[in-house]
Amino acid sequence: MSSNTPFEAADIIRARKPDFAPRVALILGSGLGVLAEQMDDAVSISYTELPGFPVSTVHGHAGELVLGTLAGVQVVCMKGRGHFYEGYGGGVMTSAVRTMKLLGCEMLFVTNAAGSLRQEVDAGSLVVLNDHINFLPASPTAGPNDERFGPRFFSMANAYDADIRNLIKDTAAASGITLHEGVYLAAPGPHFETAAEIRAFKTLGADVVGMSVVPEVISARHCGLKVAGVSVITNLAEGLTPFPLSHEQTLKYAAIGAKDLVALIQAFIARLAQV
Ligand code: R1P
Repeated sequence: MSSNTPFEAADIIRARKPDFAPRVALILGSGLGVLAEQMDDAVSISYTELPGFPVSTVHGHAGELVLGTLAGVQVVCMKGRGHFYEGYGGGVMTSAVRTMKLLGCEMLFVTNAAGSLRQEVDAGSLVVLNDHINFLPASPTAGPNDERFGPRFFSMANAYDADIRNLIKDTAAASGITLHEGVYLAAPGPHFETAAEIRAFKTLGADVVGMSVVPEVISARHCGLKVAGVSVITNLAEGLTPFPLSHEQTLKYAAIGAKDLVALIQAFIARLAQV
C-alpha cells in the first residue's frame, strides 16, 4: 500500500531523539520486552503516538518503541508487535518495518515466543531461524506496490542472512549459550495448532511454530533490510506434550528463556560493533 505513514513516524522519532542513527532494529516478542531494560540513554515512545505502528492487544507486548544504545551500538527496539490474528491483516507490521528502514537501520532482528516441533528442544531453549514457511493467508506485500520501498517482485533467498546467523552462532558458542537452529512456521492463530497440524508441519520441514515473524521478515526483505531471527521456545507443540497450551505458559517460559536471549543479543551486538 502506498502510504506516507512510515515517513510521518520516522519524523516523530527523529524529533524525539535528534542525531539518533540506529544500525539495528529489534522486535521483541511475547514476554521478551526485558531486553529493552538493558538499553542506555533510552527514550520510549508509545505506539499510540506513531502512525502505522500496531497498538498491541496481547499481554506481554508493551507497545512501546525504545530508542537507545545496546552494547555500544545505537538500536531501535519494538517492545511488542502486532499479529495477524489481532485483526490488522497481513500488512500488520509493514509500516513499522519501513519506519526502521527510514531511520537508517541495516538489520532487523526479530525475536518471538514459539512452540517446538522437536522433542529434544524443550521450553526455555533458543532457536536461531534459518528460514520460514508462511501459513498466513496473504503476503504483507500483496496489493499495490510502493516502489519507494522495494520492487514488485523480490527474492526470499537467504531471507535469514547466513553471515549474520553464523555470527550469532559463534557468539552463542563463545558465550556458552546452547543455540539450536531451525525453520519457523507462521500459523494464523490465535488458537494454538492441532496435533494433526503439528504432524503435518513437521513433515513440511518446520522446527518451530508461532503466529508472527513472517509478515515483518517479508516486509524487511522487500525494503532491503537484512534479517536475523531467534525463537525462545515456550512449549513443546500440541501432540508432543501432555500439558495444555496457554498464553500464560508462553509468558512463563519466555521469562526463563529471555535470560539467555538477552545475553546472546547483547554479546552479538557487541561483536557487531567490531565488524
Ligand atoms: C501465543 O502465546 C503468542 O505468543 C507468540 C505467538 O506468536 C502468539 O502471539 O507471540 P510472539 O510471536 O509475538 O512472540
